Amino acid sequence: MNLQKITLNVPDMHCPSCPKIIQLTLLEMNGILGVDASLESRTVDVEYDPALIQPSLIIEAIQKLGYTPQPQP
Ligand SMILES: [Cu+2]
Repeated sequence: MNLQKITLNVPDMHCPSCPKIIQLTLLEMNGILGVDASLESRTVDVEYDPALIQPSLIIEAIQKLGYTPQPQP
């Protein structure tokens, strides 16, 4: 298994519930193995298996929660 990591900026996380909701939602998705969401840095690190899931789907899932994630350049 070849794991990949992506870091997303999620500037509109605003309270401690935000990273928790994002983390719980992503961890339920097939192909996502780890999530570290930080309110302090407004970032979400996601470890995923590219054979099972694409970054666009990860971004979409966070958008559906009402946030505006951006991949870090
Ligand atoms: Cu919140």
